[in-house]
Amino acid sequence: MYLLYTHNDLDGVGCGIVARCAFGHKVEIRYNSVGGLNVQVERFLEKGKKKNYLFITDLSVHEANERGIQAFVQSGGKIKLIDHHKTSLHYNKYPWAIVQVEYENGKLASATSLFYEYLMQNGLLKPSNGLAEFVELVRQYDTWEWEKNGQQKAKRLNDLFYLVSHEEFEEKMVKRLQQSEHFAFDAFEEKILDLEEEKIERYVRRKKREIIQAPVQEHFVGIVHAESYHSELGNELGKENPHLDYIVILNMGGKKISFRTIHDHVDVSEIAGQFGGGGHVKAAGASMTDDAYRLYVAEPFPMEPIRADAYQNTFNLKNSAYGSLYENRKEQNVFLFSSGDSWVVDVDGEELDEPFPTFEEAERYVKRHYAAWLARDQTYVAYLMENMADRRKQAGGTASTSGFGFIDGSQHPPALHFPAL
Ligand SMILES: [Mn+2]
Repeated sequence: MYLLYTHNDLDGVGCGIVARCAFGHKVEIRYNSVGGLNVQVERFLEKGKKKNYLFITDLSVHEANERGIQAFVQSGGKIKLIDHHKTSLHYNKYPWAIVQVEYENGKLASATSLFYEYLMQNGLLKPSNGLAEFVELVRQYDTWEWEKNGQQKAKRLNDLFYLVSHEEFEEKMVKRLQQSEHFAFDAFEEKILDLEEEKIERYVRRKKREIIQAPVQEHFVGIVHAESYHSELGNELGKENPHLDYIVILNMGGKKISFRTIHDHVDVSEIAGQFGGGGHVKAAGASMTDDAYRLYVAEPFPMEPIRADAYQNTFNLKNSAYGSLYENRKEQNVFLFSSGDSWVVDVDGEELDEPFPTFEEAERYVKRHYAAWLARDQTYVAYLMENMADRRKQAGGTASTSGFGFIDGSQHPPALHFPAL
C-alpha cells in the first residue's frame, strides 16, 4: 500500500492526482494544512508499519519527525519526502529526501512537477501528454511563473480548484486525464470561471481599501485581513504598494498568516521562520503565534487604512517637473519637487535636510514615513495657490504675477502655467 501525505493547495492536490494516476486505488491520500502534517507523520511512525510506502509532498516536518523518519528509514522503513520549499533544503542530507527549488534551466520546481518526474524515472507512472500538460499548469501556478508567461489557464485551474472540494477536484481531474490526450476545461467550467474571475477582482478591490501599513521589526509592512485569495491579494497589494517590503495576510479564523513580497531584498521564508513557518523567498506562511498576533494584529489594530494614489489626475502627476503633492491622514502636505539633480521633500513648509537622487526614492521615503498618497488635482491646485500667496506675502509683493509661478530665487520650480486654472 502507498500512502501520500500532501499539502491542501493546488500543488499538494496536484501530487494527489499524479499519485492516483500512478497507483489507482492502491494509494491512500491525505490532504493536510502546513500545521496538520506533523501529527499524521507522528501517527505513521508510531504504527511503524514497514510494508507501507509513505510519500510526503509539498510539506515539511518538524525536527522530532525529521529524526523519527531518519530512524525509521534506517531500520528499513520506506518514506520519501519530495518538496520544493527553500526552507526544506537541509533535508537533502538524508537519502529519503528530494528537495529542489529550481531546475537547471532556471525554471522553478513545484512539488507536483518533482513528484511526477520521480514516479516517471522510477517506472511507476507511464508518460501521458494530458498529465504532462496538467503538471506544467500546476507548476506555473505554484511558482507564479504563469503571470509572466501570460498562462491564464494555470490561474483558472487554481480558481477551479477552490470552487470544489479537494476530493471532487481530484476525481474530476483524474477521470479527465485518463480519457483525453489534452488537458482542457469544459464549457460549463469556463462559464463558472468567468464569474469567479469577476468575483476575485471585486474582492481584491475591496481589500485594497482595507490595507494598513506599519513598521514591524526592521521593515515597513502592508497588513490585510482576508480568508481567501491570498496569492492574488499578495501579488496585487505588493505591486500597488512597492514602497512596502512585504505584505501580510491574516486569516484569523484559521489562525494562519501568509507572507508575500515582490522584492528581492526581503526573504519572507525567513520572516515566516521566526513564527515556526516557512516556504519560499517570495511566498511563505506560518501559524498565528502569540508573537505574530502582537506584531501584526494587536499593535497595528488602531491604525487607519492607507489610501490609494489619486489615479485620474491631469495635473498632480508623479515625477512632474512642477512637483507632486502627497497628503496623509494627519493632513500633512508633502510636496516633492526637483531641484537641480535631486528631489527635495517639503513637509508642511519644512524641507527635509537630505535630498533624494531620484523621484522614486523620494516617493518611497514619503510613503513609508508619512503614509501619504498622491493628492487629487483639486487639492494640488489649492496647495499651489496658497503656497504662492504665502510666498508673495513674505516677499512683500515683489513676485511675478504672470501665471502661477513660484518666486524667482526659491528652490521651487520657476513657472507653472495651467490654462485650465
Ligand atoms: Mn508547492
